[in-house]
Amino acid sequence: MFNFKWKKFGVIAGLSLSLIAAGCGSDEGNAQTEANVSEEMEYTITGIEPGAGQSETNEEAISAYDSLNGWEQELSSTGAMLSELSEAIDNEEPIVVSAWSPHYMFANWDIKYLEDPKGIFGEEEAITTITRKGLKDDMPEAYTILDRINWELSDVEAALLEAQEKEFEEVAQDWVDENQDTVAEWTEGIEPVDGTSIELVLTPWDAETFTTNVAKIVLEQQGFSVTLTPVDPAILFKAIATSDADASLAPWMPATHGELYAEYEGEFEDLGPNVEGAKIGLAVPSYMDINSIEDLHPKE
Ligand code: PBE
Repeated sequence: MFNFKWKKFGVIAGLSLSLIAAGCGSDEGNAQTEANVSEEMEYTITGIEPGAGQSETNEEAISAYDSLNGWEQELSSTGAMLSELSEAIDNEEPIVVSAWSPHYMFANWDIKYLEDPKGIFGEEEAITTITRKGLKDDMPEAYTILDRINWELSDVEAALLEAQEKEFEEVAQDWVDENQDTVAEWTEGIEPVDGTSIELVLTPWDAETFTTNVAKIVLEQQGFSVTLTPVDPAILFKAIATSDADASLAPWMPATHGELYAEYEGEFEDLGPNVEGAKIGLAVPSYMDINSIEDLHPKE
């Protein structure tokens, strides 16, 4: 219901911005409009948790782009970023946020990624499964199942919409119930185990919470006793590298957690993507008349 209103706002705002730009009638005029918008945003990117991979990539972008000279990012939490985004859209104000997909933000609001000509945020991210060294020998059943587990992007997107109204445990159970054929392929030929404990670490974002909860249910069906531990990305890699935890389905590669991956490379096993076609970047409401990070304006 809100979506409709916002779309309408988008059209009106888009129009009035182009009229202003047309009225100025010169490149200088355009630059002026962009400068005002950047100033109105107080040269601030609305970021998320300080520990997020994306908080690092935002800093890289701020250093790399002349257009972001003098900008800062405001770090707090995903929840706070989403309320600021919602409020800005209600008031038709400009805002630049840390954005990623899959996430329901693109379904809930009419927002667009800013082009990233320098490629700081990468093209496409793959959500990746990693395990501690030795898991293959210690728990070959879990290792094989984890190696097989993967989703279509559309599965995750649908689940994240459902999760706005339900707990992730329930959404994951629904998915398992509705996708018994896929689950049967993941567990085909694997012997059941008798209560072996396995610990999965995850980061506190939605897509990972869904996928890790599905993995938990599938491993439990196989007889494992599964613990899920949410941590920051840095702790996640450390826990796997030191064998404090057994596996994770949460790293985003190559841009989001690439630095952590490189730091611990050789101390964990990479079982490959479990979701492909993910993305991170900076996004703005579609009514904003800019398309690229380079359309922002440095602080004078
Ligand atoms: N995210 C969602 C996370 C990974 C998944 C992009 C906000 C991060 O930046 O670490």
